[in-house]
Amino acid sequence: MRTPGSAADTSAPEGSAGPPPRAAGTAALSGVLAAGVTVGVGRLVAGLPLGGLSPSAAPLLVVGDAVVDRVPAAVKDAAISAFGTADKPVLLATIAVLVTLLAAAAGVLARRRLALGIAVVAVLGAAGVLAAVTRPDATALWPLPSALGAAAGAYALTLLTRRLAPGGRTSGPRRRAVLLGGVAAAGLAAGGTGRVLSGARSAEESRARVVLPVPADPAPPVPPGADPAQLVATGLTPYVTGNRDFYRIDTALVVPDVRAEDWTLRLHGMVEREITLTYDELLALPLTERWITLTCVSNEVGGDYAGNAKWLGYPLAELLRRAGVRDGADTLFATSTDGFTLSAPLAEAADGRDALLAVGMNGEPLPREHGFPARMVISGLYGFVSACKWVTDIEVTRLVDRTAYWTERGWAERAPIKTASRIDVPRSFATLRAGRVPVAGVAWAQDRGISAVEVRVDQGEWAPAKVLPSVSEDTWRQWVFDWDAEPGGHVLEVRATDATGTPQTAEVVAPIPNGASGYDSVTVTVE
Ligand SMILES: Nc1nc2c(c(=O)[nH]1)N[C@H]1C(S)=C(S)[C@@H](COP(=O)(O)O)O[C@H]1N2
Ligand SMILES: [Mo]
Repeated sequence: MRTPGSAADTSAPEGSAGPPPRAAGTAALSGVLAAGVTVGVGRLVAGLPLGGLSPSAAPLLVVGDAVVDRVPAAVKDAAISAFGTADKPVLLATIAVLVTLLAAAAGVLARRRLALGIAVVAVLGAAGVLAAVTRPDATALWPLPSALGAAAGAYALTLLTRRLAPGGRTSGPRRRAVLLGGVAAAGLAAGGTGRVLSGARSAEESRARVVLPVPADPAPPVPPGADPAQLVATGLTPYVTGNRDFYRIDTALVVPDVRAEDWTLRLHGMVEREITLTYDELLALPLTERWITLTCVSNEVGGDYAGNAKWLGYPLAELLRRAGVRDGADTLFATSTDGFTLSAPLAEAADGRDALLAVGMNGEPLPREHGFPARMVISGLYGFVSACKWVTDIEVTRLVDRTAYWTERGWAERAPIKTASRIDVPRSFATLRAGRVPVAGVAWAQDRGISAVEVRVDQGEWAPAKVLPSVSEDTWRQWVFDWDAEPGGHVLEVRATDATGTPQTAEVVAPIPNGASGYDSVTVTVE
């Protein structure tokens, strides 16, 4: 392909005595506006209703996604611990700032020698093209938004540099402002149109049309006795996590845009009969509804990367039975539309525990952020080895034959959820009045179940808390402890025991490679 810079190389104005220094600001602005045109036109092209294009192919996003997949695991872990779930906006903002700086430099360079400025724009475009061809979900058209965007940006830079040069056609502050404003408006209009076009095809529209079937095997209602109103009002985690409040963890910079009508799942590999399912075929199967608490392996002790929802889906065990698993297989290697992969242990997926190919969450089609049209959910396993969102491919295989996304980055191959408990109220560093103080929180040991929760004050004796009801061993349980608080500073700690009788370990370990452990604690002052 012709590089966007080649057309203009021959016509670069050679700097003579050099323009006055005050023009540097205008030159930098020209570069930034040209970058705006690049990004805007890129977005417009990415949004065109052509089969092989996708909003994710827009230049900034495609570069961002490529960066996410390439940064060393240590940097990634540091970013997640520094920014938590805001790591994505932070990354996109960082890229935007870098591009702006480079673009300003391109503008200044172009004033000296146009070809140099164009070269910078071309390098930016090339970064987009390169990122696009290496994306796992890319089609042959994906380089187009970055290439055409960069060509438009190079054109804008040429126009601005020539016209604004001393002796150029556009002189006088007013006419300059009109020209700069016009280019800015063109970039914005292109980007805005791209945005509208992208939105019109979005999965959101497809999701709005979905009517979920009545479950063949419904979940029980939330048990009476859960969710003590007064405590929930003061900060105890509710038994059910609303879809909007549910934590989101994934590697996707932009939520994959998958329409139900375009989705299929292929189950293949070490099976007697390969299965391909469309969304409608999946909804037509007898679906099961289950409460399952999902937990992220990155959750620190006391952290909130856990949520409890009512999932609707088809049992993975049934699907596997229909496919007929061959001897020797031990792994479900799941792939998402955005190229993310995970290895879920076949034994757990098929041992009769609640393990679903899910389409519904709390009575709604899966929200896009949580995997629309379909995802996996397996009780008792951390999300990164069980809960593939936007899943379109499940290969029945052997663990030794395939390496999944996080395993390549140092996380465990197998990761059952560790028994954990958390104090929600009182908050750490709270000042309380002496007397009866309710201490409350949640505890989880999915698939095994929680049998007891204990609290201790200032390293004293462990005392039993009251554990509230839950629907099954697949969800967390709320707990309450009535504390007779005496004046002074105090440290409260909690530990849970799972239904096999094993208490939570006191050993303090970090999340990597297979989940954090240690006791959650809060420090309070009683007056
Ligand atoms: N496609 C895809 N699925 C994924 C992930 C991902 O990055 N991409 N992250 C996993 C991890 S680490 C967790 S903890 C859960 C989180 O699911 P949630 O965002 O719905 O809470 O999704 C899992 N499924
Ligand atoms: Mo996770």
